[in-house]
Amino acid sequence: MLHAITREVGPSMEACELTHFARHPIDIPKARRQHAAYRQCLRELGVQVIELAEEPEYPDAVFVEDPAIVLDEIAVITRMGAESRRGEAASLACALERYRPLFWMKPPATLDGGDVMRVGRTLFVGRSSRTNAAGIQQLAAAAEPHGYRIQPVMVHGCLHLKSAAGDLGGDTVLVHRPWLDIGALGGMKLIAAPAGEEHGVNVLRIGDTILVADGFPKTADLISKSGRPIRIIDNSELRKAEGALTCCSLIFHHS
Ligand code: CIR
Repeated sequence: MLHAITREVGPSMEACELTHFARHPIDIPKARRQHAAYRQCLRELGVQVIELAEEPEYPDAVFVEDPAIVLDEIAVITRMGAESRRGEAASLACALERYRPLFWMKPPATLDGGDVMRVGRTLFVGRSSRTNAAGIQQLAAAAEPHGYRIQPVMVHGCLHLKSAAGDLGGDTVLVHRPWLDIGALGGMKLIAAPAGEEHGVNVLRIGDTILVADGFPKTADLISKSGRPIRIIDNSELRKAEGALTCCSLIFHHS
C-alpha cells in the first residue's frame, strides 16, 4: 500500500527560504486548508496519509520531500542545502525509522529530495544550488548496492530538478527544457511544458493519476488528453513559499 508522510503547515512559513521567487504575504489558514485538501486527495487515491506535527521553528518544514529519499529498501536522510532547514530532519527520521533502515548523509554532502526523481531503478539527481557533488556521491553509495543507477542532471534557473521535470509514469517526463541539461535524460520520452506554464511542471504521480497544480490549464489539458486521469490541486499559498506538489509528501510503499 502507498503511504505518504506529510506535515502540517507551520505558523512561521512566511519566513521560508526563497531563491527564485519574490516574497509575498502568505495566508497561513488558507495554506492549511489547501494542504488539508491535498492530503484528502491522496486519501481518495488510496494512499495511507501520515500527518506529522508542525515544526514552528522551521518555516519550510511542510516540504517533507527535501529531508529524505525513501527507496524500497532504505531511507536516506539528506543534509539539505539550506542550513536553516537542516533541523527538520530529526523528527522526519523518527517517523521514517518505523518503515526503513536509515542512511544519514554527512558533511560535506548537501542534497535536497526535490532534486531526486525516480524512474524505475534510475535516480535522476539534480546538481543544483542545493545539491552538490558530494551529496550525489553519498546517495550513490547508499543506493547503488540496492540496484539503483544514479544519473546526475545539471539544473539551472530553478530550485530543484523536480521544478524542471515531472514524472508522468513509464518513462515519460514533463520538462521545461531551459532549466535542465536535457541530454542527461537520454532514453526518456520527453513532453515539453506548454509555453508560459513552466511552474506547472512539478506534477505528482500517484499510480496512474497525475496531480496538477491549479492555474496551469494547458498542462492539465495536455496530460488529460494523453489519457492519464488528473486531479487539480490548488496550492497557491504554498507556491508563494517556492513549494510545489511533490514537496508536500514523501510517498513510499509499505505493506
Ligand atoms: C525552500 O526553499 O527550501 C522552500 N522554501 C521550498 C522547498 C520546496 N521543495 C521542493 O520543491 N522539493
